[in-house]
Amino acid sequence: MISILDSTLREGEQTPGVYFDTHIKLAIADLLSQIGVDIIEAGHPAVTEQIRDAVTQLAHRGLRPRIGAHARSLEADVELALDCGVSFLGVFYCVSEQRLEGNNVTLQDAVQRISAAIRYARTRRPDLMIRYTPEDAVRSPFSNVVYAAAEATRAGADIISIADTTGFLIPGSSRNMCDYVHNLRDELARQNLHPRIAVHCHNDRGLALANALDAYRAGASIIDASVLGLGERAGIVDLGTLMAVLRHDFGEGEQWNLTLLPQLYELVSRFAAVPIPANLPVMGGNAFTHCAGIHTQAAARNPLHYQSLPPEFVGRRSQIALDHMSGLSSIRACLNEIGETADESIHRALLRKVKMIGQTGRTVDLRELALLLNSLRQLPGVERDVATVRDPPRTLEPVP
Ligand code: HCA
Ligand code: CU
Repeated sequence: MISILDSTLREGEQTPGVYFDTHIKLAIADLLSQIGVDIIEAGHPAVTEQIRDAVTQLAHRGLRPRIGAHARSLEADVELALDCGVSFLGVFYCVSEQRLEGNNVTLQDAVQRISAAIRYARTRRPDLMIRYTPEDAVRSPFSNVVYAAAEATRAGADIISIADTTGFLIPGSSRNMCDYVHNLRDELARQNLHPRIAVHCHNDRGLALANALDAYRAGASIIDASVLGLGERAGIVDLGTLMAVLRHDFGEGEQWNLTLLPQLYELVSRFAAVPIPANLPVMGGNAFTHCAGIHTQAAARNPLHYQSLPPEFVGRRSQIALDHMSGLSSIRACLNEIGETADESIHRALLRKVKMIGQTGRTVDLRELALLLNSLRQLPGVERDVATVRDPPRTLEPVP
């Protein structure tokens, strides 16, 4: 069974300009909890006092998911995090050659710091869930990662997270997440160490979700995601898409309530001031909208012709957009939707209007359709017909 770690409040707040006030963080966490994520990474308490307060409030809210704090591998950071009362701690430290050199530390020194921070946390809180992340793991020497992960596990880490910090991995290539998960797990098992494996996939190449699913295939047990994929640069895995695919296509998360996703996305989008892209999978405004006449005619008969995910399980509905691509079937379906019937000449006249408006670069929504219908009904039938004959709407629908 896969666990989902949501990092909207930690990684997501690293999106330039994004800040969630504490009351918004609480509302986001409440929805994440109801939706069914397992861990909420709530912030890095050493960054600001406000983050510290928010993490503390979240940790004491009695939510079902574990509330987690992020910390550098420093006792001072860990102390601040634990003082917030969290039940999950994520420490990180990069063991790439360049970083070690830049920090002027040897691998042994680095591993000692990581182990000391973890031991300190473990001693203070025996029941804490602890994760160690070798930042930029996938571009670091594998032997360094194995060494650091093994020592972190011995020091008390429950989870090792493979961070693809720069979205470097490519499924099916020689640098893929599936092999990485297998190789790391095997190397640690050889030392009789069996931490849970998490993955944190950035989206620099647009492959974050593909890499996360590659990790899932290899048996990773925790996947990080955020609402709208918010995070540094191109962000990380989009939570809604990940959960929808895992639920629908892999039978995970029977207990998840994905119908609350639209509410969560509206909330985060509004207070992050990041619009939901219209073509975002699953939560985008157009994700279940059919447009071209050929599509709407087939989809009106059976939506599955042009949909492989049912919108209802993520709290959405199929829709038809009216624009210059529309056909008569689009008009009929939309009139049906607003509970109106009209004769064929009105359908044609409406289609003509809709196509003209569509050519200005916008769609006609159901309210405007009602207004158009109203205006056309006032025209004498002859005028409607003349207008339509002069410029008959072209309507392209499937060949029978
Ligand atoms: C960061 C980098 C990080 C850490 C991930 C983790 C990454 O912003 O600190 O600690 O699990 O992508 O490597 O987000
Ligand atoms: Cu990250």
